[in-house]
Amino acid sequence: MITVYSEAHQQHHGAAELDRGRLVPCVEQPARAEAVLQALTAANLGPIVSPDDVPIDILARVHEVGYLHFLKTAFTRWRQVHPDSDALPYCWPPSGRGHPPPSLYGQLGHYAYDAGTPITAGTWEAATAAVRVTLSALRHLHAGARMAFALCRPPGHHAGPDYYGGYCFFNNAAVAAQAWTEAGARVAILDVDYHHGNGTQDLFYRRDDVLVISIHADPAEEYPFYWGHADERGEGPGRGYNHNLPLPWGTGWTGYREALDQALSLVAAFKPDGLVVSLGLDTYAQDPIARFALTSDDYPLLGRAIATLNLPTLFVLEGGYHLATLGHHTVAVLRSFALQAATS
Ligand code: OKP
Ligand code: ZN
Repeated sequence: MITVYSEAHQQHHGAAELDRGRLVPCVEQPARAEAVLQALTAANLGPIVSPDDVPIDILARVHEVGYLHFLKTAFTRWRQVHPDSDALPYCWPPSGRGHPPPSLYGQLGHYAYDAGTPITAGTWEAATAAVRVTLSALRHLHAGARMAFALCRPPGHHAGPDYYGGYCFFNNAAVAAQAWTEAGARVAILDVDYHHGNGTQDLFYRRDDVLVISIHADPAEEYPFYWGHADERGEGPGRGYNHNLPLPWGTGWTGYREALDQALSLVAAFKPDGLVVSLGLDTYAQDPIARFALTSDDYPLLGRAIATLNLPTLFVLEGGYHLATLGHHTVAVLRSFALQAATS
């Protein structure tokens, strides 16, 4: 299996996020990707290569140009007034979003939906590198590989057409699905991160050409709260092409496996040419910000189950915050997928 990785991710390192009323150290840190890289190297899973110098003009067909321009310039504007801190919003529009106001603070609240996602000096560099990593990994699938892994951060599945949050700025998995679609493939996205992939849902909500399925903690009790309910099924031509499988806090493998089987049946019925997996490892029992109960033994089962779809598959790293096991669990999913794929 081929992995694409760029050390440019290190340039995104926020100091603090607002979490339930307190500023706490950022949970989404460079050490995460380093841990995955180390485990992959040690496991000898295959080559780990740098991204190609791929164009990222596709970003403008996934995200709105005003949003892209804001992200590109926000930190420079922020630094002129706040030389010693990252950019965080503190004020939001109460009744719909309207047009972004001229004030930087107003724009931060307009484009960010939470205060847990700081923009830092290197955020643009790191986030665009994550897109290049993802598109480069996709190229290996175009070249006939059965699987590839985009080892990227910041993650992407919470980023929508014109908003960021949940540690995400560009929706890497959605960019891959869009690029694959433009290359003529019928694509499904399976999101197994603990949190609902609200950005991915919104990006494809009115489309029938990309199937989006997410298994996640019930938004009735868990972030991102405002999306991810079972009755969100898509709109207009997209009706029936979005599926949410919310599960309660404390869900272990037995409950998870049932939802996964449903998700896999839905993917198979869609008859896609390719699969993008938003691979979050924060379903682990010890994850510091999540409340499912998967164990280390479950991740090989997850990889093997996904492989039974028998589809060219792009894995894109999303969440997972238990640093001591994150690399091990990522390897477990990818290795068991590769082994199963080799026999089918
Ligand atoms: C991103 B991904 C924790 C509070 C929750 C938002 C969680 C974003 C998760 N300090 N903050 O889906 O893993
Ligand atoms: Zn997550």
